[in-house]
Amino acid sequence: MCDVCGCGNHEHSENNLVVSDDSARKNVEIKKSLLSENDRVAESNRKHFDEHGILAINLISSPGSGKTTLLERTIEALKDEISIGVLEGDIETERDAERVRAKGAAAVQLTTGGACHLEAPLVHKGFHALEKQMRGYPDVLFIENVGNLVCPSSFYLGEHIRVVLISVPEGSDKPAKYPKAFKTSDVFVITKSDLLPFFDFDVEKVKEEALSLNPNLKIFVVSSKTGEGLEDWFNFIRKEVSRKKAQTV
Ligand SMILES: Nc1nc2c(ncn2[C@@H]2O[C@H](COP(=O)(O)OP(=O)(O)OP(=O)(O)O)[C@@H](O)[C@H]2O)c(=O)[nH]1
Ligand SMILES: [Mg+2]
Repeated sequence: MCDVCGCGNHEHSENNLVVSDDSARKNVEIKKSLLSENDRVAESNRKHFDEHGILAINLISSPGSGKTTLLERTIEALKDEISIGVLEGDIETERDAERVRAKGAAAVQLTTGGACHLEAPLVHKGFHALEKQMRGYPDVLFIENVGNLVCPSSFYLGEHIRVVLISVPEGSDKPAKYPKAFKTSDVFVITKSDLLPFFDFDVEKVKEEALSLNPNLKIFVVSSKTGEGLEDWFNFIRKEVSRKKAQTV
């Protein structure tokens, strides 16, 4: 349970918001003020990224959906043409940062020490550490959020593109059950497509459900294991990085 966003409290549910006493009311007010402080810092992150022509991409998914593995493949494929920086969000350990560094990208691990999502001030701090490590700015900044399909969707970090991932073993009923992640994202990546023969996962149904929540979603179906669909994903990153550069010049 996260002791920052208060997701352990029953008052957290937006549809069933119960403000029955003073302490509940205080909780709601603290949450609102946390969110507005987060948004203020996120806007300043965004300004900083824009000034330096950096495309920032926030990846959100449940634990183990394949975020780091997709980043590893992306770094392998694009590192010679695009400068890549990574902020790795986890509750504990340096493991994911070590994995992406081993593939040749600069990376800073952000450990939240308990919080189940990243917030803009930690991203701000982490990005300055990354700038130092890189002695400059990346073309693209990937921010891998803490594995969680709920709370990260409520915290804008200053990103230009938000990507939600669902892996085949998680099941195709997820968009409607976790709607905010889909409503606030720009891209939906279905991962581990190599496992489709072994799971009851209906790709067309999940696409349809996700698009009914957010018709603007761009959808990719990929396997980081076999490489299926990855070229489309890489081309998307190439195109968005070029677009960002063109806006900055
Ligand atoms: N079969 C298969 N396994 C995959 C694929 N992508 C990732 N995996 C495996 O899934 C497991 C979790 O992958 P990660 O990339 O660490 O997942 P993550 O989303 O970064 O996990 P957290 O950072 O803990 O939230 C690992 O054992 C990967 O090898 C894929 O495309 N196919
Ligand atoms: Mg990871």
